[in-house]
Amino acid sequence: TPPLRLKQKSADRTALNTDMYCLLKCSPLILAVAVCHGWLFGDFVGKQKELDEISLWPLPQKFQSSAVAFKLSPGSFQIVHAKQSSAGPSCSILVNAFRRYFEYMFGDLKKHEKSRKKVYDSDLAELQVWITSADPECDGYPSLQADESCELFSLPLLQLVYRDDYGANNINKTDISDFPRFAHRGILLDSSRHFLPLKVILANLEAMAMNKFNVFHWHIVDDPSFPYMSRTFPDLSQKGAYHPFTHVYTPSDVKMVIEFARMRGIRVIPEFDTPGHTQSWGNGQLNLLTPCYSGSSPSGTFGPVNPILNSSYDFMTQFFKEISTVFPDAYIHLGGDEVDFSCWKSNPDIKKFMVQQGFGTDYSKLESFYIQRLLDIVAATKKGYMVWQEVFDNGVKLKDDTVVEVWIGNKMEEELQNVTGAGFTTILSAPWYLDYISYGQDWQRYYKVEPLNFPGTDAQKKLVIGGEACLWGEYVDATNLTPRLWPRASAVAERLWSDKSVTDVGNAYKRLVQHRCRMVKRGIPAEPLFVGHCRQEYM
Ligand code: CP6
Repeated sequence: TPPLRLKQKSADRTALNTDMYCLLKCSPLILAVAVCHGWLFGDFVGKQKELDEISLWPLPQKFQSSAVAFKLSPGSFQIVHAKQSSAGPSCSILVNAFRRYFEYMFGDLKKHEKSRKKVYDSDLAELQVWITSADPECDGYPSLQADESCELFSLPLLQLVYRDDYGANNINKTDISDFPRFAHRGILLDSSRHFLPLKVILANLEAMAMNKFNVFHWHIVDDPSFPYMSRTFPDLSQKGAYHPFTHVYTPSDVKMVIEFARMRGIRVIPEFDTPGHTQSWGNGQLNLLTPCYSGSSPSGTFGPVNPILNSSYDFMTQFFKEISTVFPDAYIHLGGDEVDFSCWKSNPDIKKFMVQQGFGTDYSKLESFYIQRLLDIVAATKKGYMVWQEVFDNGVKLKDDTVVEVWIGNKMEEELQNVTGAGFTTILSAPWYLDYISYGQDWQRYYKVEPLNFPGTDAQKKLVIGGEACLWGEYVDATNLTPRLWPRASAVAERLWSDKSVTDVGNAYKRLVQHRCRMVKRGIPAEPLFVGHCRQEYM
């Protein structure tokens, strides 16, 4: 039996079913729909429609769309598990995705109770989702190794749905074969400079899924505030958050973020940045930070984590033991950026320690001393780690699976060459600091970046596993986060997903305008690219 059961009888539709069957048989391993960011397959017939209505973003590796279109009506269309699928109604990721995408297509389900019952020939009856992997991993978490290739499985159904002039939903017959160019496609949000309410984070995850981002880099704490509520050290947020119970992420909040992300094939990598960027940690953890001196007496201010006390390492051991159980991802980001040495330089005990250790006056050696011990502590929790580029630059000995994040804009190519030359995997964020804003279409600048444009061997290029768009929080809170990030981050999404040859800015502009309208329609207030309008105005 053909797997796509269309409730129609005519001969050419049978032929179509046969086509579809072939497509499905060719399909390789697929983990789950959500891992593929909700891409579903299907095959559809119906009414002719201009193809330029279809705006795929990011552009699939291969796709072929025909002018043949089906009608989609909420009363007669459903998304179901294929008989042959290794996943079924107990697969939470899929069941959740079916509901989500059905609602995206047709809006609120309740409205459809009184929708038309009559079924027309051109109506598409059902979309069957066939998971071919023996282990559909319905209860697992996404990982760096996840096979996101979706070959024929990947009809980005929703992006193909458009409203015709009569307000009906349509979908064109389309074959897609797709996979990401890079495995790590991240967004960094900063919840320390400003507290980001849970619903802003969840909305961002939703937008990320629409753009096939698969890593939420959660820069959760920093100098100004410590909103992470720790079970082991409750004083950290009690005394270090902007507010001890309104501006914190409780254990259940964190669980919700992780689960919401999991449903969308998104990893959550928390960053607990040390030894710098830790002012807020000092409020709730006595003696963790280095006392700064003015002259021969303590000035009352504090610097980076105190690297010369065993108590600092005891604390980190307990703290990261907790973090390693709260966050299921195989990686934790340990920061290590922008360590200010002036406080260390002022402190007589530190100076003595420097002499004892033979560090001379090279404070980057002290920084490395700290980071080295921290990395060993975290490695003992069986987690991998990510670090900012300074940690590599200072010559710290890193585990083989360390991911080095290149964020400094000048000499970026040289840094990529060095990091990959030393055999480490790397991700790029230097060209994608979206907290920077300027007049005009800066998305084009992000779009034009070619991540592998640095001198190196093929083996070196393979070590670039992706990149991240960073939205640092100094000037961003719940009021402006979404429109500042979207659709500018969409440019990064396409650069990290689509083929290297996809570089036509004019073509991208046309598709991105539509993609942005699609985000707005789905409740993401993405800012406009330029002068124009959406087919339907939504706000
Ligand atoms: N916060 C932290 C930041 C930045 C970094 N780390 C940052 C530095 C320079 C620019 C933007 C952001 N705000 N913890 C550097 C990774 Cl231009």
